[in-house]
Amino acid sequence: MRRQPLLQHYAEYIDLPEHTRVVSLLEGGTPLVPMPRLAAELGGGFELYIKYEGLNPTGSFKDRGMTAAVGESLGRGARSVICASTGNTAASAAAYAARAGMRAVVLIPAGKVASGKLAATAAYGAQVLQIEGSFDKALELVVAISKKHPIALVNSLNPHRLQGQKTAAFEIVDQLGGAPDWLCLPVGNAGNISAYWMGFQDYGQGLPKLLGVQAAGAAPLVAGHPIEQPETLATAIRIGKPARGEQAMAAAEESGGRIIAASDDQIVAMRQRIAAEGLWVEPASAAGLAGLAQQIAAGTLDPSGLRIVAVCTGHGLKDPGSEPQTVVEASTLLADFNALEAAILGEQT
Ligand code: AN7
Repeated sequence: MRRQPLLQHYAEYIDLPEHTRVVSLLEGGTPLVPMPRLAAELGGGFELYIKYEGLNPTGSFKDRGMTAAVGESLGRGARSVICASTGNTAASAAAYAARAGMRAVVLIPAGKVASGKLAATAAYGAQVLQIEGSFDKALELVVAISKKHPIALVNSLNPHRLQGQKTAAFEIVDQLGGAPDWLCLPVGNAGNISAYWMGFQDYGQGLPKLLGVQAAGAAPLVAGHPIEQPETLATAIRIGKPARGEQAMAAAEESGGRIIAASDDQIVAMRQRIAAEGLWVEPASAAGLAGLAQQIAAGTLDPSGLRIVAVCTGHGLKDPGSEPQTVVEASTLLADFNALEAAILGEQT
């Protein structure tokens, strides 16, 4: 169990300005969960783990970076933070700004942010503004505002975010006793994959190959050019012009890995498969494993004898979607004990 702020725990590996203040909700320290049954189903003969980042204070990996970015901005005298977001960055910025006693402003693409993220962001007290258009347009706008006004930008263009987020690589090494052979993770704005690569390098205990996975309808790094109108039900990664795209491509290549695309169907199926193991993650979070499954099935990644870690970046509660309605047996408004008993015993009676 983590008893101190994440950045203090790994202080000797963290490069932040002297003025940075501690703004912590005791983030990080998330479990690395073995997935033997899923590994067997994907062909077997290898070790598979999920780094369950949904167990951070606001339910996503963003908290690792936000403790650094908000702490730095507070320390240099900023009173407000701003970000563009597909939802998780917004919730995290709002929570850490609240913790710091700062104002948070978030700009989101209208109608494209999952309900759990919006509810949390509002609850933490942020000002939530929306635009017609994609995340990419929102990011352009907040970058311009932060250049003109003393409002700290806390998107992953802010280098301090990556200093915090790279700690997830340290934890994986500590938990496994070394680096995995492959690290699979979703890619949106491409900050997280860049941060992981930095983290494994800084920790000096081995390097994984990186399998970055974009949603097929929002896969600019696979297409080789920006996507003007990205579309995917994994709204967290509905991003057409990743701010750290070049850095992510370089990292994947340097690692001996690659960045690929998974279809929405593959992502949704993997989300259900992960839930069948008792871990509920938001759709984007399943992309890394969906990509791994696809590559193994295609014979383009041989997992034999390897240790593979998939990062599940956000909690299922973020984006319940239509699942609650479909899961409840709509026809069963039970009248009495006998009806309940019959429903439970069902075919056996
Ligand atoms: C669950 O919140 O971009 O490649 O504005 O929420 O570092 O962008 C979220 C991204 C993966 C992709 N999984 O990470 C935002 C935002 C989840 C996410 C990503 C996001 P990056």
